[in-house]
Amino acid sequence: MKTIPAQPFSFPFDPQTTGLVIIDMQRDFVGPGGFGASLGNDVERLQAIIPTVQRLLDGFRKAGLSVIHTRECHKPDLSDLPPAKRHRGNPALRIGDAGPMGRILIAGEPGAEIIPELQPVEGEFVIDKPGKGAFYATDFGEILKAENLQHLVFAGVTTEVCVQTTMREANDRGYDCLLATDATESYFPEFKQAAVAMICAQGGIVGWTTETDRILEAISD
Ligand code: TIU
Repeated sequence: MKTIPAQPFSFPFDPQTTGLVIIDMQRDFVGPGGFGASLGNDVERLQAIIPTVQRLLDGFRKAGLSVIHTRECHKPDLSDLPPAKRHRGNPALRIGDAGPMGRILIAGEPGAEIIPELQPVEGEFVIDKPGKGAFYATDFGEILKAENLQHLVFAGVTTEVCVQTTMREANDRGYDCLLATDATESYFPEFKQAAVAMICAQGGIVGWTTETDRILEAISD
């Protein structure tokens, strides 16, 4: 076992069972005119982490480790979109409505695609998920088992919504979860700070947190 300096204490990991999970780095969350913007959010905050997520992804690729990308999106017929999710709040555009990047948060539309800087390559997994967590109504759990993964490094958006939800789901299923704090972002800085703090509080109640450089140093070693 190797270790990565982290909070609340060093993250022990075996490179052979370690994978990167990049959550929802889609145009709909990061770009103008997408789902995130339709909810009234400043998407530029999220754009700032793109180079860091790119460095993390490159490190995993160079080390030959598994990479899984997720996309939050729904079927074009909206059959996997609960009315409670579609009707929540008062957004400028609802999920399924036509926006500048195609229909909001719909699989196959330009807005649902992963941003060009982080495009998956052959051999990497892409999970389309209708919920905030990556396990619900997907084959994410089966892929983790098939890839023999035990240690999961998390990046992506947003920290307190889809990233934290998926980390909690993974933690409950027995995975060791490490969040790259500079490769994740929220539309609300105070929510990111709170999510990072609550993940590693109480002796790592949900998992560990650290910076991208610490992870890259450990996996390239
Ligand atoms: N991917 C993800 O976090 N979905 C969201 O809807 N996040 C918000 O912060 N709105």
